[in-house]
Amino acid sequence: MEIFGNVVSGLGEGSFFVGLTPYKYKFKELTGFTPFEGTLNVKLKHNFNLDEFNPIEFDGFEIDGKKYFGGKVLLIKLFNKSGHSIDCAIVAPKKTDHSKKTLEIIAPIQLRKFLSLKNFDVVKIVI
Ligand code: FMN
Repeated sequence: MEIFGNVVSGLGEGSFFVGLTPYKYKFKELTGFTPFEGTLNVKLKHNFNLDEFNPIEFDGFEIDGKKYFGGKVLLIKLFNKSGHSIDCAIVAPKKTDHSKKTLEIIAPIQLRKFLSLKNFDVVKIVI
């Protein structure tokens, strides 16, 4: 299945969470790669229901009495408009500021740099 969306900026909070060691280990285990400390946000025209694609669930954890949420990941391939692509994953934490139209993507490298992406660029997601 192919989905198209536009690159948008977030508040940078995703990078804090992905940088937490327990999440890093979980994502390495579930996706095969250690994620770059940041997420790429992709805005779609329609709501996206990750559950239709059998995502992998991960549990939350606690550090110093603070609870961090679990969520779901789904392996995908992300393409830029030149056709360059990278294997990465959609991550959907149980708690997020994003609506169902915005996907947060993690990858082994900085996607904006590797795929030369800037805000509003169109990307293709292949599931
Ligand atoms: N938000 C929380 O309030 N609690 C969490 O435990 C939490 N866990 C997250 C784990 C991961 C792996 C990611 C990517 C996000 C998590 N969030 C959590 C959501 C962020 O607070 C935020 O809504 C989201 O990452 C948007 O970030 P952005 O502004 O950089 O796009």
